[in-house]
Amino acid sequence: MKTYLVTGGAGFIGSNFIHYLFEKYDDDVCVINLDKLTYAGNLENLIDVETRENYRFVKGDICDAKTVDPLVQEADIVVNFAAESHVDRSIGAPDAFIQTDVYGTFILLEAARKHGVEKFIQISTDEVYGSIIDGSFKETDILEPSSPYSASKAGADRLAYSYFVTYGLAVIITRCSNNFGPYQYPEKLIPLFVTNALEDKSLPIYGDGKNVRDWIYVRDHCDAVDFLLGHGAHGQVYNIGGGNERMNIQITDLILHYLHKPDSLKNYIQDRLGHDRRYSVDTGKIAALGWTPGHKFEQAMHSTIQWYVDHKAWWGKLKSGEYKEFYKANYKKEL
Ligand code: NAD
Ligand code: TDX
Repeated sequence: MKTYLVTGGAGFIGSNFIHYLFEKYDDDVCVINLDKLTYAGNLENLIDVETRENYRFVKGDICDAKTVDPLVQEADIVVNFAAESHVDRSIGAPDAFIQTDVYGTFILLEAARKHGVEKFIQISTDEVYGSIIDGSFKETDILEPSSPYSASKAGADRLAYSYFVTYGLAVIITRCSNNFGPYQYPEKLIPLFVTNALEDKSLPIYGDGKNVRDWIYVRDHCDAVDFLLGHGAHGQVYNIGGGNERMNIQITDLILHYLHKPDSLKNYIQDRLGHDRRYSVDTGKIAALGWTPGHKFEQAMHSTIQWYVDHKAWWGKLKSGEYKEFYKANYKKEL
């Protein structure tokens, strides 16, 4: 039985990954979830697994070596999801991004070097490549990150690689495109627009709404990470994508249409600073190993939108109080 140290496991993708592991391996896996519980960490995401004997939650910071060290020592596999993850926040206040995304990754890598682990998965992002107008980025392309978020992720990505080259640590780096699904904090495009529409509030579209993202259902991302644990080569980078490139305005239309809400909710606002026009990754490398996403975009989007319709109690709390104040002050957006 393998012990996984999942960092950032109370966040969106981390909590989906923990659910994925228990659904797939049940009692044949042990999971330690190390999470600082920032605004984005939410233990409600894990209520249904919290009483399992093979699950343990540790509240702590990946930047704190004293906390990290014994947990890494216990683990066979480290999957590092912990990060500050929202581009808009990185524009307003980059400090925490450099601290967690770069320094925190360093602390985890150091502990892994000291104790040795079977695998260290660094969850990077397609944003490290920067924007591309035509074609798609391959893993060997240069990195030109353009926000403090993506630059900090690029730093962690290359730092993880350096631990493979220098110390022979069993590192695998993944660069996934935009995820969607349940438990995503309602500051990101899809949950923000769905929940605003449900409340008949306007949908703040940056610029002309024609920026393109490739969307992947979060379960497929989890499945790809699990696949790479078995089939990925150490020291390698793997792009992961859904093959669903859409303009933001197309996502907006899909949401409004599904919820039977009017076009008048669309509100074009000032563009994000340094807003990347298009992300696109070439997924040939992981496909050649035998992995492709299993979910169809429209179906997965419908079930995701429906999940937010059915879980108002989950997101309602997050969209009140502190969150509301933060958004008003920083983005001057209606929530
Ligand atoms: P999220 O913001 O929902 O969750 C991040 C989690 O990390 C939270 O639970 C938070 O409490 C925790 N955390 C933050 N700082 C920490 C610290 N110092 N120590 C311990 N825990 C800390 O993010 P997400 O969308 O689930 O993204 C998870 C990872 O996947 C990130 O590394 C992100 O860069 C990467 N990624 C995300 C996407 C996407 O579309 N969301 C796409 C590609 C890659
Ligand atoms: O209010 C909004 N209005 C809007 O037009 C928000 C929040 C977003 N947008 C646009 C900006 C982007 O073009 O929608 C697109 C998606 O925005 P986000 O949901 O903020 O995601 P993005 O900036 O693409 O980054 C996401 O994907 C890659 C994640 O947040 C990152 O963690 C991941 O690495």
